[in-house]
Amino acid sequence: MVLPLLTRLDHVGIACRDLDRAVALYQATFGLEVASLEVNEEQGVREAMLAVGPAGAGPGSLGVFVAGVRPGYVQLLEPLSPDTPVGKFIARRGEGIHHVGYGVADIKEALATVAGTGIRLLDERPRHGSMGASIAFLHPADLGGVLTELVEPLTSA
Ligand code: CMX
Ligand code: CO
Repeated sequence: MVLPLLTRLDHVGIACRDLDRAVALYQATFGLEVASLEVNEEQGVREAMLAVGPAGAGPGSLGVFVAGVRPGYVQLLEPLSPDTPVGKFIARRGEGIHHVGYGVADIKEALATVAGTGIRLLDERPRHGSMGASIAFLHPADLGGVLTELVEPLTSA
């Protein structure tokens, strides 16, 4: 395993009650564009990924990879029901930053390495994430209160 394990900041996950309103706010305020809009039943969310440069910065860009560079993203998350991770989070804390996602080169290797440090894995095996990525979560209580997501993009950048 090559260290450091985390290769880049992939996205900031933000919990919101109304996805359409949150997307409109980020579009109106920052001019960001929606790169993908998906429902992930397994994660209990309807979500939008809004690309933030470098590759996503150009006018009209939808956040696709340019020259192998994956942009960073704002991930806006609306719970599918109150009894989901994001639904429970909003009930307890209100809207706001829910998690941070970091890129990894090989998610299975990364999970094995992190598990060896004693940090609890919320996912023993990678799951399906937005835009075809493989994702896995690490326990916030073991990482200073920050829910942390590892992301291996579909096309590794
Ligand atoms: N960040 C930090 N702490 C969190 C948290 C978060 N996002 N969500 C819950 N917690 C804390 C709570 O504040 C609470 O802490 P205290 O006991 O100190 O008060 C504790 O965790 C338990 O809270 P809970 O509401 O009972 O939540 P659960 O234990 O049922 O679940 C967690 C918490 C993190 C294990 C669960 O949310 C989880 O498995 N998350 C991973 C999956 C996920 O979040 N998917 C949505 C995003 C999908 C995507 O990015 O693609
Ligand atoms: Co995420």
